[in-house]
Amino acid sequence: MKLIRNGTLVYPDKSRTADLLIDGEKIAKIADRIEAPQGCEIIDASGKLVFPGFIDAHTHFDLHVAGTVTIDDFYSGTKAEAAGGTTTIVDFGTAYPGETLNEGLDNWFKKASVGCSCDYGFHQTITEWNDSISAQVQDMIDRGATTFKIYMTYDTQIDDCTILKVLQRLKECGTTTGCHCENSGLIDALREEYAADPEKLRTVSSHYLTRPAAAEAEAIGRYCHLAEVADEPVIDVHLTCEEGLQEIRAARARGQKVYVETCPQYLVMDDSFYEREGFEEASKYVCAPPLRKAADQDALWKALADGEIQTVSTDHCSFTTEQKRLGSEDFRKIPGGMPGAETRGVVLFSEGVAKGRITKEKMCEVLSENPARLYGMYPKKGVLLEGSDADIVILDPNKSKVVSAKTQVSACDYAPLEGMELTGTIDEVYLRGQKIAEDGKVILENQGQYVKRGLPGYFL
Ligand code: DUC
Ligand code: ZN
Repeated sequence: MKLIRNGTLVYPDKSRTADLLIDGEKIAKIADRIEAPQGCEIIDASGKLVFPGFIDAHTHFDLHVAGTVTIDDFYSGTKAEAAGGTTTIVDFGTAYPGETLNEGLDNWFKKASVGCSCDYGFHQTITEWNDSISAQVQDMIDRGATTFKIYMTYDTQIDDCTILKVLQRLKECGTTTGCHCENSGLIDALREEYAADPEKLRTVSSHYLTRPAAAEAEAIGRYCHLAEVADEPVIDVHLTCEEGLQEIRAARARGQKVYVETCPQYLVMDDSFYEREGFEEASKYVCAPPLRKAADQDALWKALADGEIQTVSTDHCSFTTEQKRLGSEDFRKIPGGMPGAETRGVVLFSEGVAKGRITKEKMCEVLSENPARLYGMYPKKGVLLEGSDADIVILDPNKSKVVSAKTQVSACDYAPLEGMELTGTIDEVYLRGQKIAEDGKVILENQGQYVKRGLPGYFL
């Protein structure tokens, strides 16, 4: 048994100072004062915040992109997550065209079999549609991969006709899908134009200039309208901009349920990063949708505080500076994505809570409770309740740390926020009762188990 004593337990509605007793894998008791049972280990959490383990519902580990594969696989990626306070991830299984959904999911189970340091689940990506795939949606749900992902851009994209059919089928099954919303036709046209100019072809900033906020907002609007016709709740993943937010507000004003995710990079980095000197420096930040304007960051923070955004995930999709060089002659070939697993919790604390943009209760809501509810894991995960898994993060709000690639756990050779001092440190992380990380390092690896998720719990 373990007794976490005198910490501030954080909940979305209100926090309380209390003791929390862990018995085996579960939270056994929460009370103002708990007498330590004999032989019980006591952990003094005075002055510290005790959160339910964070959930990262948007990771890409061991993913093949642009002729290469992400440097973080499930082994290093989940270690980085654990070090940063994440106790459950949901990665995107993918059934590529020609594969059945079951084959796609089998492949993702194999990828995860290298060993995971936090618990893990899968969404399933749908890249084509026919009667057999439609039937296999139920198989995915039965196997615990209960939520889905679709793309409106990339070679995994599906068209509007298919999106509608997918939404109708998911509605029948009681579930929903996240969507990567960007207008691919608009982006393709701009990319052709920029690629025709030899100078622009070799310039990193062409990446964001060819993926404007309008492309994202148009696609969000279209996705929401398709959902309106299907009468289906939907999820917009990685929202980056105020223009996109307006489309979500319009859909909600029509009475629709639209769940929204953003990511730390869109809250603390902006498109000036693409103008940094030298290919290596600027290409680190290539991701899609791209980083936006400072005004968009403000809009996203406000939307988080106001409850317009429900979850904050990482979209962790890491490539080394060497891999990014694949696009040094052609911006279209830069592998898109960046690491973020280790810093998500402290970025939200430091730049959100400590700076007064959001409360610690809101942080708990968007990192733990909301993703647990939306992705069918509540109350096993995402909350400090008696009977829930003892997935626990102890955060010290009075310490700070400077971000450095040299000391990070991720296999990536750079840290997007290198040199930034962040307030708040992840002191201890417990996964189902076992201490797995301390002071930003994993001390017990490969303890992660598959989480067979239930259907989404719609809370809007
Ligand atoms: N965006 C990225 O930048 N990388 C992977 C997938 C995505 O949507
Ligand atoms: Zn992604």
